[in-house]
Amino acid sequence: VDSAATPLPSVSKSNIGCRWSDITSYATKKKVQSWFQLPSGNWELGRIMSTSGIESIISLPDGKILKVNSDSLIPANPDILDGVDDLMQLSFLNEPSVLFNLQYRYNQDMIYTKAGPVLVAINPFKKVSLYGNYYIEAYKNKSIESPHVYAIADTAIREMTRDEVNQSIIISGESGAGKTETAKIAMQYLAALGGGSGIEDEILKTNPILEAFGNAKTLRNDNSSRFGKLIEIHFSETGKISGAKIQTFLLEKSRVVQCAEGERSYHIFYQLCAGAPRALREKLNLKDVDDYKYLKQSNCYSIAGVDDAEQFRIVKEALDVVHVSKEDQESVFAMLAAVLCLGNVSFAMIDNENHVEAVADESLINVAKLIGCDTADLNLALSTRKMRVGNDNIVQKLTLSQAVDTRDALAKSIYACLFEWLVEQINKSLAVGKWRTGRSISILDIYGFESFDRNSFEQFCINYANERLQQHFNRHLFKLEQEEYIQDGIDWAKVDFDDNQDCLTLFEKKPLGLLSLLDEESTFPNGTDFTFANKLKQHLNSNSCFRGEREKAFTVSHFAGEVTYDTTGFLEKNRDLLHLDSIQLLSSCSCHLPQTFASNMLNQSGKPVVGPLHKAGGADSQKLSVATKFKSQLFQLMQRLESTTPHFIRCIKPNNFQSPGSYEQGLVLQQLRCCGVLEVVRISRSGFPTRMSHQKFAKRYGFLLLENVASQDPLSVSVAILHQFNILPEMYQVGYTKLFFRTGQIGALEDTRNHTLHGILRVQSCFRGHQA
Ligand code: AOV
Ligand code: MG
Repeated sequence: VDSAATPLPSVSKSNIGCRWSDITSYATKKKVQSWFQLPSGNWELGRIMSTSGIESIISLPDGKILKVNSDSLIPANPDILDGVDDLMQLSFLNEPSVLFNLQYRYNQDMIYTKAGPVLVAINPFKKVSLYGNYYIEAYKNKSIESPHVYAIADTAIREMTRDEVNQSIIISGESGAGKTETAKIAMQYLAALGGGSGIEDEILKTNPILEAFGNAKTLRNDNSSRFGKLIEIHFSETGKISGAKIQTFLLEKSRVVQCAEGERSYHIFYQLCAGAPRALREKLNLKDVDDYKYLKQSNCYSIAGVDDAEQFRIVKEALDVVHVSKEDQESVFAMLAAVLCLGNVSFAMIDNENHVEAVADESLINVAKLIGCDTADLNLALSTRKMRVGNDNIVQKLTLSQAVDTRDALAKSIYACLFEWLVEQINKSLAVGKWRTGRSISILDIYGFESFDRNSFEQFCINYANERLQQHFNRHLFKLEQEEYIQDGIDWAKVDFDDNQDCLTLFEKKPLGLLSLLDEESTFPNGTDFTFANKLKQHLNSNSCFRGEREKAFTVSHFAGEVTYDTTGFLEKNRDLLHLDSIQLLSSCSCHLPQTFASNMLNQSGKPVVGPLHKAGGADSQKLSVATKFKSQLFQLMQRLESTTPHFIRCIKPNNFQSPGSYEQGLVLQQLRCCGVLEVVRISRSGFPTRMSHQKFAKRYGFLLLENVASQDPLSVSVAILHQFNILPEMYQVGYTKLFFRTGQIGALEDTRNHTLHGILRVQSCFRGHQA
C-alpha cells in the first residue's frame, strides 16, 4: 500500500481501536491490510479481498480465505510503517498495531521503542549487543537516534544542565520485566559521561553488593529484587559525578527464615557457602548449603548459569571498592553464618506445659561464638521472656512455637540490620565532596507488581508501592498535562485515562482503609489474622476495588489486575516485634555489629520494642508498624520525585519463562494496557509535550534573532523567534505563560542554537589566538 498516494484517515482519538466500518470507503479504494483476531486471541494480519460493508473477505498469510464480519476487523498500518521507533508515528494506533510494531522490533533485537515521552523496553532474556563504550559514545554524540536507555539518560543529563532542575528516571514493570538491568544500564551511561573522579566505579560496584544481599531467586525472576531502591547520583557544576546516595525500601525479611518451594533465600548465603576460602570457612564453622534448615526448606540451591563462588569473589571485590574494611567484611560474613546457624538451633521440651529450652548443641554454641555472647545468655533469650507484672519482674518460659518465633525474629532482625548497615557504609563511601551544591539524577528501581497463587503481606506492600508509582506516572503524563493546557488557555481535546485513585483510597483512607484497619488490628492484643480479615469485610465490602473472599482472604483490584491476599501472618509481619530480651542480648555481645544493630533498634523507636506479652505489664510500644513506616517512606519518595523532571521507562516481560525469542501477545498486551502506554501515545500525539515559559524561551533563543529585540517583552521575542525559524503554526501553541510544542520542534531549535554557539566560541578562540 502506498501511503503517500492516498492519504490515510486522519489521526484522531476516534481511530484508536477504531473499527473497520469507520473507514470502509478507504478500504474499498485500496486492498489494505487489517488485523483479524484468531480464536487463540492472537492477531493475524489479513488482506482485504473485498468488502460489502457488513461482511469482508480476507486472506490470511497461511493462504486461508475467510468471510468475516467487517466490524471484527481492525485497520493495520501500511508496511512502510513497520517497526517505527516511536509508536506516535503509527497512523492507526490500535492494540494489534502496537503489539505488532513492538514484536517486529523485538524480533530484530530492537528491544527499545518510544511511546511518546515514555521508553518501552522489552526484556530480551539474552545478551543483545546494544551496550558498551561504542554505543555510549554514539548516544553522546547523537550519531545514533534509535530509542535506548542511554538516550533517556542522555536527555536527563541535558535537561538537568539546561533547566537546572533535578531529574529522575523512573523504571517500572512487573517482576522479571527488566527494571534492575535497565537501572544498571542507565547508571553505566551516567557513570561514563560524568566519570573521571573514580567515584563512578564505586557507584557501579554498589550493584553487585546490593543484589547479593537484597535479591533472590523467585518463581518469577532468578534475580528478583526484594527491596526498593532509589539511587541519587550527584553532579558538580562541571558535569562530573561528585557523589551518590542510596535509599532502600522495605527489604522482604521473611525470606531469611521462610521461602517457597523452588525459590531461594538471599544470594549472599549461597555465595558465602560456595565461595568462602578455607580459612574463613573454618573460622565461621561454615557448612554446605544443604546443612542449613533455612536454605534447605525450599529445595533449591542453585541458579542455572550462575556460579555462586565466582559471585562471592565479585562481591568481596566490590566491598573493597566501597571501602568496607577486611575486618568489617569478616564481621558481615560472621553475621550471615550466625543467621544460618540460628535456623539450625532446635528446642527440647523441659516440662509438661510445653515449655522449651534450646538444645545446647554445636549450632547454639556456634551462634553464640559468631555474635560474641554466652551460650547460656543466648539460650535464655531464645526460650524465656522477662516481663514486668505490676511491680514485679518475672521470667516467663516460652512454648515451642513462641521460641521458634523468637529465634526466627532474631535471625530476620540481624539480617535486616546487616542490610541497613551495609547501605549506610556504602553511603558513607559515596558521600565524598560537597555534592549538595550540584544537581542530581535519581534512578528508581523498586520491586515490580506481584501476583502469585498465594499472596501475603509482602505482596500487599509491594503492590501498594506500585499503585503509588502508577499514580505518579498518571499524574505526570495525563492529569498534570491536561491541567496545564487548561490553565494556560490551550485549545485541547481531553483524553480519558484510567485513574487509580480509588484503589489508593482503599489503601490509605483513615480510619477505614486497608492500612488503618491493619494497624488498628495489629495493636489489639487479641487481634488475629482472622479478626483482621473480618474487619476488612465488614468495613470495605462496599468499596468497588475490594472484595471479601472465603475465610481469611480478600481481593484488591489493582491497576495491573486483581490480586487475592491471604491474611495469614499479616498482623505479625506488620507488628514486626523483636523482643527486648533479644535486643538486650545483641547489645551485650562482644562483636561490634550486633552492638550497633541493638543501638539502632533502640534509637529508632525511642523506646525498646516490646511484644504483646509485655503489654500485660502496661508497657506500650512506640514503634511504628511496618505498613505505616513503609507508607511514610513512600510519601517522602513521591515528594522527592515531584521536585524532579521525570523520565519514565516501562519494562515489559514478553513471556513467563524467562526465555529469549518468545513473544506472547496476550501477556504483552495486558502489561501495555495496565500501564497506560497506549493512552500516553494518544495524549502525546494529540498534544504538545514540550513546553517552555516565554521568559526562558526568549532568553535561550533570543540571541539567534536577526533583528534587535532587546527592549521587547518575552512573549514578543518568543513569537519573533517562532516566525524567524518558520515553525509551522500547527506545531505550537502560545499559552498565557508558556509556549507549547509538538514533539521534535525544540530539537531543531536547539541544534541551531548549538551550531551558532560553537561558531561564536570558535570566533572567540581565533580572536584570542590573534591577541596572543
Ligand atoms: P526486574 O528487576 O524487573 O524484576 P530484572 O532486571 O532482574 O527484572 O531482569 C530479569 C532478568 O531478565 C535478568 O536477570 C536478565 O537475565 C534479563 N534481562 C533483563 N533486561 C535485560 C537486558 N537489557 N539484556 C539482557 N537480559 C536482560 V523484580 O526485581 O523480580 O520486579 O522484583
Ligand atoms: Mg529488580
